[in-house]
Amino acid sequence: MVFSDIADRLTRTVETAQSTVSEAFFEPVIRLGVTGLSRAGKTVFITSLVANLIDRGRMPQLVAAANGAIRTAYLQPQPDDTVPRFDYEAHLGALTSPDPHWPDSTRSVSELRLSLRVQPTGLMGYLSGPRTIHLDIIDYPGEWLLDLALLDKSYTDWSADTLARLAPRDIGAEFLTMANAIDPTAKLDEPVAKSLAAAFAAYLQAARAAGYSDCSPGRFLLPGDLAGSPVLTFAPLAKPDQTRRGTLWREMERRYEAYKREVVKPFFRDHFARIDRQVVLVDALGAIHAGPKATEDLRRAMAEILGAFRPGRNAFLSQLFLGKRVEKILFAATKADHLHHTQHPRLTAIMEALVKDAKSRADFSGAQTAAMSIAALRATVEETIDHKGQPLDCVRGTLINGKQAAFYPGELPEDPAHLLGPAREGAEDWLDQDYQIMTFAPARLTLKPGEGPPHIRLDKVAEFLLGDRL
Ligand SMILES: Nc1nc2c(ncn2[C@@H]2O[C@H](COP(=O)(O)OP(=O)(O)OP(=O)(O)O)[C@@H](O)[C@H]2O)c(=O)[nH]1
Ligand SMILES: [Mg+2]
Repeated sequence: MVFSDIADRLTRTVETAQSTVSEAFFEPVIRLGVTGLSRAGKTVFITSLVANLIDRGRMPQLVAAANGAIRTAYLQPQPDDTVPRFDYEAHLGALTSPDPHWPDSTRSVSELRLSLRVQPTGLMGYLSGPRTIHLDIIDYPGEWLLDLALLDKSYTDWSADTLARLAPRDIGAEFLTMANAIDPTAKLDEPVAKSLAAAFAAYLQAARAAGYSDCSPGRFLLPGDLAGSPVLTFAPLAKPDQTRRGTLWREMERRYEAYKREVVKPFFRDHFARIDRQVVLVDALGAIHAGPKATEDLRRAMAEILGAFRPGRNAFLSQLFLGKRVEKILFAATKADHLHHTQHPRLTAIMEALVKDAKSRADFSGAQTAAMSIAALRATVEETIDHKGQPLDCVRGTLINGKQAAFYPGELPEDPAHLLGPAREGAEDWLDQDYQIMTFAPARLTLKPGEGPPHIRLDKVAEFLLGDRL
C-alpha cells in the first residue's frame, strides 16, 4: 500500500513537472491588434470584450463559450515589460460605477494579456486535457498606421500633399497665413520652427474635432513624452528654389526624416509586425453625421490604413513581415446602439463599401476579412414611438445631462452608394436626409453573476477573431 502510494505520488509529480514544462513551451499566444482613429471606441471595445470573456453569460455566439469549452479566463502580467498595461480595471470601473461614465481618451499604445483555459471538445480533446491560450490585446491609434504613408514620401512631396489638403479648409487658414509669411530659406530660428509646428498641430487637432480623418503625423495629436522634441517640431513648407544647409526648410526636412526613422519605424517593428489578428474600429455613424466631406475623408483614411495590411506595398514592411501575415481582419462599425437593429444591415453595408477597395487587396494577400456593426457597450434600448401617426423605430438612452431621451438618427440608405457617391463628388451636405448623433451616457448596470456588460455582437466578433483557435 505504502509503496504504491509513493509510486503514485512520484508519477504524479513527474506528470505535473511534464505538464508544466510542456505548457511553458506550447502555450499558444494570439496577438490581437485593436485599432481605429481617435474616438472610434477602442478603449470601450477592449474593456467590454475582456469583461465578456471573463464572464461569458452574454456570449452565446462564441461557440467555445456556449459549449463550455472555455473553462476560465483570467488576466495575467503581459509579456512586454516596456509597453504600458491597458488599464482594464480603471476603464471597467468607469463604465460600471453607480454613476457610469465613458473612460478617458488614451491615444497611445497599451497591452493586456488575458489567458483562457480551454478544454478542447471531442474525444482527443478530452484525453489531452485542458490547455491555456494567451490572448495579448494591443491597443494602438489608427493615426499611427496613417504614418506608414510617410515612409514612401519625401518631405517635399509630403508638404505639397498636406498643404493641398489643408488649403480649402477654413481651419487651415491660420497655419497657411503663418507659413506663407515666413521665409523658408532664412537661417533656422528655433522660435519660428516651434510656432509653425504648434500652429500645424493646432490645425490637426481642429481637423480631428471637425470630423476629418487624415490627421497625420499621428504623434502630433497626442505627443506624450515626445512633446517639444525636434522630431515633433516640424510642419509642411512648400519647397523653395534654394535649399541651403542651415535654412529653416532644410532643418524641417531633417526633422521630418527623423520622425520617420525614430517614431514611425520603431512602432511598425516593435508592435505592428507582431500582430496575428486585427480589429479596425470605425465610427462610421460619427462621420456620416459630420457630413459628406468627413465621410469621404474617412473612406480615404481607411484605404490608407488598410494599405498597412498589404506588406508587399512597402519595402520596409515586407522586410519586417518576412512572409508572415495578419490572418484575420475585422472591420467593425462601432456605436451601433445608436440605431434600431432594423438599420444594422445598412450600417454594415456602408462599412463594407467604405473598405471595399482596400479590403479586396487585403483578401488578395491571404487574410480573412469581415465587416460587422457592433456596440461594445450597449447604452440604449429599442423603442417604437408614434410619429405623426406613423410608427418610428427609435432608441432610448440616458443623455450626458442625466435626462432620458428617445432618439431617431435618420434613415440610412439601403444602397451605400447613396452616401458614398455624393461624398466622393465633394457634396457640401446630404441631400435627402439629416443624420443625427447623440452622446448617450453608459447605462447603469446591474449584472447577474456570470454576465458581462451588455453589448451588440461582441460574441460574433470573438467567434470570428478567435473561434478557430479555441
Ligand atoms: N453608445 C455607445 N457609445 C460608445 C460605444 N463605444 C464608444 N462610445 C463612445 O465613443 C467614445 C470614445 O470611445 P473610446 O473607447 O474612448 O474610444 P478610443 O478609440 O479609445 O478613443 P481615444 O482613446 O481617444 O483614441 C466614448 O466616450 C463614447 O462616447 C458604444 O459601444 N456605444
Ligand atoms: Mg482609447
